[in-house]
Amino acid sequence: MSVKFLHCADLHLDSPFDSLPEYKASCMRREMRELLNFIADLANSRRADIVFLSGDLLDSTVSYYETSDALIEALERIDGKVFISPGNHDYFCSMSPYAYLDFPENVHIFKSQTVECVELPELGCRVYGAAFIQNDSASLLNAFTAEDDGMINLMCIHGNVNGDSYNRITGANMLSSGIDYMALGHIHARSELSKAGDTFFAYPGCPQGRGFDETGDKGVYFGEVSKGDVRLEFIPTCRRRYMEYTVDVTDFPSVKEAALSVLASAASEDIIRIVFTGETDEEINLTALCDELADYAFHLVLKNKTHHRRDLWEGLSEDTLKGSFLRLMHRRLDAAETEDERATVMAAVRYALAAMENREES
Ligand SMILES: [Mn+2]
Repeated sequence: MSVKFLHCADLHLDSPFDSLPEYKASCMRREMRELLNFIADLANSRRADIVFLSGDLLDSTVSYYETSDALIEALERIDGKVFISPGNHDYFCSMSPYAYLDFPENVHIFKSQTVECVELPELGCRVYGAAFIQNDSASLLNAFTAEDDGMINLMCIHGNVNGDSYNRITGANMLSSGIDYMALGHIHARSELSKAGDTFFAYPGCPQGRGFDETGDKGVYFGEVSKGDVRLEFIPTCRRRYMEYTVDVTDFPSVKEAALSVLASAASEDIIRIVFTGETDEEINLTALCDELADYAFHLVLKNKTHHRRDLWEGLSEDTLKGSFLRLMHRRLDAAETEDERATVMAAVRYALAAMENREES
């Protein structure tokens, strides 16, 4: 007997996206509501018996009217059972949508700090869970142990494995839990499938990145669990990725060309940050450049960390270590026979000067 599930966490619906202009932020919020439909379709097409929403489904304890509507609509369409464990952002309280919305019958919301159990005999499993009821919680598991009678024991919970005050889950909690698969939320970077004792656990990460600290593909886990075995498959769900690139402008004819070396092959629906490094004698106007390149990304952020190019040989006649180093390298440059050799010498001079300057500064 095995159970198929979709494991999602940390959608943070209605996030402000306040680093984006308002029209792009509201577009992102709309797309995240659409992500609920995508997840519903995914659950149905994969014939998931259960969908775990392991906390921070909402970014706060209130939600936009449109979001409540989209949530109920998407949940209604899901063929399997849905479990929601409120987290530290969307903790259960009387003003929460979890308290006043009319959820469909296939949805169970954990509302108490005490671990609660829902039996699903038709699936040969039971699902345990608990809720945050304020924005932090020392530990929800305490001395919890699941029943041991051969049924598959699952848990949907928001918490921090070996972490801090956001429902700290220790190795000892895992070992004594008797849970076969713990569907966790809270950590936004996806974890691989892990195991403590007989308990498997994983974080799917957030299904859509919300900043440059959440870069790359984001998604959910589709899984199958039986007694003693769990398989997980990562499925990307993010409509847009946050991507960051560092580009050394030194060997490009212009800073724009340097940017294009990345943007030409980047995905135009992504949110892209390019950090320019290296040396240039160009006066960089980031605002103008950003406008010029705007079509290459949904949103483009440029950062200038370049140094102004100057005459590398200006210390050539100095009676210092730097002077004698430069004279040596100048002779090597004269002796170089190919363009490649000359480029290597010039790179060595640049690196050495940078290193010498750092020493002087420290
Ligand atoms: Mn959280």
